Amino acid sequence: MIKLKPNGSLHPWRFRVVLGVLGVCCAAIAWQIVELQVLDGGFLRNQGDKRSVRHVPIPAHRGLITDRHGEPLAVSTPVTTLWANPTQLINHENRWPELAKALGTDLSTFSERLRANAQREFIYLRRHMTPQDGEVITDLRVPGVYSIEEYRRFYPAGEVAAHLVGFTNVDEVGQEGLELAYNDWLKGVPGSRQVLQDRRGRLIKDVQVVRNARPGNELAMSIDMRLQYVAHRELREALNTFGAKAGSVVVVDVRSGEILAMANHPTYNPNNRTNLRPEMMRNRALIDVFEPGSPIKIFTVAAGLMSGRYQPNTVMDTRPGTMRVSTMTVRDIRNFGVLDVTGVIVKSSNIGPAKIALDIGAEPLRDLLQQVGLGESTGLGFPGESVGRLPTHRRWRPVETATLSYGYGLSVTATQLAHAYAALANNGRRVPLSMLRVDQPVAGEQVIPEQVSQQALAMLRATVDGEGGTGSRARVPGYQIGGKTGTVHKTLPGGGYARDRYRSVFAGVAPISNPRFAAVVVIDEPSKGQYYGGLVAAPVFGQVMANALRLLNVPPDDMPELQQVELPPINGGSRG
Ligand code: 59J
Repeated sequence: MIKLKPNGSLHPWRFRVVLGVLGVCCAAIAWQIVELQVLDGGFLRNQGDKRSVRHVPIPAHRGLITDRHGEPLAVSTPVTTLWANPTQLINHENRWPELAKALGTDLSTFSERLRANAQREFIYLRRHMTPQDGEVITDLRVPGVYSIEEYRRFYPAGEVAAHLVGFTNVDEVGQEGLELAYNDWLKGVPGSRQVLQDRRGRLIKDVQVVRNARPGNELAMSIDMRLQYVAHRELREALNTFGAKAGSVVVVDVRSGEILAMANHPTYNPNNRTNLRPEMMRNRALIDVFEPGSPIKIFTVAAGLMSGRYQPNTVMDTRPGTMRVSTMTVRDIRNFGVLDVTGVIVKSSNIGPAKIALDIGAEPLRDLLQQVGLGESTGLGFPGESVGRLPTHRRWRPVETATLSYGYGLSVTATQLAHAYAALANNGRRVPLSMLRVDQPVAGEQVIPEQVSQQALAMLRATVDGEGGTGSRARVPGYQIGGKTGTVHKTLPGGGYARDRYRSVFAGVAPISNPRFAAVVVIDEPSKGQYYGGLVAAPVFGQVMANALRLLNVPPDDMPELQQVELPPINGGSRG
């Protein structure tokens, strides 16, 4: 047992010192608490709120879309977006009138909107203003009004290239056309910077750029805008003249497979998309499928020539202008009598091709149609593009064979038809289509023997340039033009054909001696007077081709021999 000191206390003075020190510490802490929480509290809270580190995105520039010559078709321009923090702005009612006025809204609408959103910390005041207009408002320095720098897409060619280029949404994400198809290529990667901001989002200090914005890539289209304008204008005029509902024009460079023009009506202005109706947005040349009718006949004839059983001058009897094929009657527009194979194309007989197909069988014809790209994807990767349909039968019945031979029972897009004519024109070599500029020569695949393609082109030329040909309105002075008209009864949704609704078609190539272009014109439901392809679609083809040949400096191949001019004798010259 420990013995305690008599007074029972262990060093009493030391204990008091410890107690005293502890007391002073507690008092100091308590004072500090009072000072921070009570005396300086308001000031410090304020300072803390004023500074916070944030990451702010740096907008990335979306890539430019241009035509083949660098003409801009989709451009990202810097714009200013204004927003407000209503919880602040609500306290500055005296500034509302000038703000509303600068924004171009009336004060009552503006106040109403602010009051309705009084609890929120973010509302847009105006998106995508020109930087100058935005500055006018930020210069007012109204508390609670802020700006963001953004980019906005602008489409200089407007409705002329709308279906091709497509458009983005307000956040610059591709929604239609090439803007959608090539979104990943075009879009940039936003950067990021670290900033010190106050509670109201005001910048105090730019700390550092964490990541630079990476701009998107450029896209050069195959389109030649000069030609695109011509196609757009000629199509619009034909639609007005003939009171038609819709139409398309496609022009292809037969050597490179590049699409030089693709126009559709109706169209829309991509810069102002209020009141957009779905029918205005269709890129019909790639989306709408139809029974092509007569332009198919040249492939039936080519299959006949390839079989070795027909020559261009082989005689065919189309009398009496109707032909019974089991349950169906094939009709020509009139009795053409005895024609050679060229005459079958020139007059657009239905009986001629039907006889060829029934003779050689449907398979070689169907194979050829597939070889030139019908019923197959074009590989363009365009959003919503149609593949069309080529019939496949285990056993072909005569009716199916006959209808296929003159262009029924299959469906194609205008672009596929232009592709097929391009293969015919390119010495029988099929080249893949492209909506982007092609800078290297393309090999292509021989799908029609060269000699057969030459013979077929001569028939197409006779249809346009020959006496009494159905395509005479497609002529272009100075050039040999070839092509095929088509007038097709439109199909009814429930099956069968509409008695009085037509589609007028023209498919052709130029110049025949050394083809450069293939083009297709489709006009849907002409309603004023004429509806034959030869009268409605062929003139559009002629105008578009004339411009294509001139704009791309293609030398004329149909100039009359220069006349030897007899010069008058010089005075005083020798006389007999
Ligand atoms: C025609 C058809 C419909 C489908 C006939 C057009 C058929 C047919 C069933 C009569 C108008 C018309 C499968 S005609 O394109 O033959 O373009 O310059 O729609 O024949 O059997 O009043 N074209 N058109 N036929 N069907 N079925 C000719 C021809 C063609 C022309 C004119 C006159 C038809 C020369 C179309 C043109 O080549």
